[in-house]
Amino acid sequence: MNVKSINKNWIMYLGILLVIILGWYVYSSMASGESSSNEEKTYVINMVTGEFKSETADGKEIEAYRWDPGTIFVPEGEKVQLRIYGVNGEEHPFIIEGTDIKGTVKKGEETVLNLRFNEEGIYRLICLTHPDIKSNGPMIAYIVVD
Ligand SMILES: [Cu+2]
Repeated sequence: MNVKSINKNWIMYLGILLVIILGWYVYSSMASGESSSNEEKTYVINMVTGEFKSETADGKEIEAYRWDPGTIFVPEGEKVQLRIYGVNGEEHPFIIEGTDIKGTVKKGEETVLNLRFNEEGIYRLICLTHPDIKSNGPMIAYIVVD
């Protein structure tokens, strides 16, 4: 073995060592990614209260309070956090039909609901103050669980 071939071997060993270190690094970062996905993921959905206002031809003012967005999609059986910020309207007491979930959204405040729907279907988020046209609604949002 001359000096040149020793140098070549040395570079080859260094290359192999580098590949092993890189491989270990990639593997360990993948493994830690796996362990963090074992922690249950929470889906955060943001909503606000809004208001539509208009005037009819005969000068009558009409308005409707709304949840915005009016339709949300929620994965069945997963942890979901619904955060509703009150923008328009002083107060919106609400229920989610078919559940025992209820609360109130107040102007300038964020109402945070931690939810989990174990049965698919369409659930209605209904404001009890504005449930229909007569009461300046319908303030109803549709939670689609699938
Ligand atoms: Cu309302």
